[in-house]
Amino acid sequence: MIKDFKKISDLISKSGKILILLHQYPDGDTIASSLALREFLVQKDKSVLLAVKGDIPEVFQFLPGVDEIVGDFLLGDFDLIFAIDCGDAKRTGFPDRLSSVCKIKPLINIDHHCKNDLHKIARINLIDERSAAAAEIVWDMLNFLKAKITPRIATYILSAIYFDTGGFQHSNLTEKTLQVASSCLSHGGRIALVSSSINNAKSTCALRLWGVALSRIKIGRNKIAISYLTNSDIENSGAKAEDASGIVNLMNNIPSAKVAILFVEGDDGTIKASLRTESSSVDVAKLARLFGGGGHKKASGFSLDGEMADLFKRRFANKK
Ligand SMILES: [Mn+2]
Repeated sequence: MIKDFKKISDLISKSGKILILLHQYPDGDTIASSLALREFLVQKDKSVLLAVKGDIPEVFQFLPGVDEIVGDFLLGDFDLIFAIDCGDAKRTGFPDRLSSVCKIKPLINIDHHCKNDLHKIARINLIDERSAAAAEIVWDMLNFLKAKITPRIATYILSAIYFDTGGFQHSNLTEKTLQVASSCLSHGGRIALVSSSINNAKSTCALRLWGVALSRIKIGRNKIAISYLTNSDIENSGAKAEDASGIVNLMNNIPSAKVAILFVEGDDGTIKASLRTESSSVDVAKLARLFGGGGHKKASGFSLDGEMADLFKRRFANKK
C-alpha cells in the first residue's frame, strides 16, 4: 500500500479540485471517512466537493460538514476523484458517468469490500477486506501523508469505525481496529458524542417501528431469522425508513439463528434486504450476490423490485 500512498500523494499535489464520492444509501462509514478525507484535503488548500446519490440519514447530522454534501456534480470540474466504501460501480450512484470520465481522470478507490468492478476503472485501488471500516484505510493513508490529525478528523474516523462495527460489537473487529480507535481517542476523538449520536438516539417512533419488526421475527429450520417492515408499517409508526437501520443487528444476536434477514419495503416499489451473520461458516455476501447485491461476509444487502405483499406478507400471514 505504501507505493500507492506515494502515488496518491503525487496525484493530490497535482490536483486543485477534488471530488469525493460516497455510496448510495450512505452509511456512517462512507460519510465519516469521506469527511475525514475532506478535512485533510482542505488542510492542503484543495477545493473539495462531497457527493452522494440519496439523502444523508438524520442520525449522521451531528457530523460537522455533513450539510455541505451535495446530490449532483459535473465530473468535468474535477482533477481527481475518490470513491469511498462503494463496493461496486453501481453503488456509487453514478456508474455511467464515472466509467466514461475514468478514461481521462484518475479515480482512487478506497474500500474494504471485496473486489467487484470499480477496481477495474480506478487508477489506484486501496482495498483491504480485513479492515472493519474503510475508515481504517483512510486513517493509514492520512497518517502516511502526514495529515494533522485534528480532534475533528479523529471523531470522523471513530464514527465510521463505530458504525461499521456496530459499536465495537461485530466480529469484523480486529486488533488493528481497536488500535486505530484508541489512537483516535488520543487525538481528541469524541467517543461519547459518537456513541450517543449513532446508537442511542432512538425516537419514540423509531422504537415503535423496531417493535413491529421484532414482533414478526420467525426462525425457520434453516436457522434463518427473518422479519419485514412494509411501507405502511413505516408510515403508521411515524418513523422514517432509515430508522429501520440497526434492527437486523439486534436480530443477529439470537443464539439459535445463523443468519438474520430483514426486508424493508420502500415507497419506490423496491424492497431492501439486509443480511447479517456471526457464523464463520456462512458468507452472506455470496447470498446477497445471488440477488444482485453485495457487501461483506458478515453483513450484506440487496434490493428487489416489487411489494412486500407479493413476497413475504402472505407467507408470514399463513403461518401465524
Ligand atoms: Mn464500510
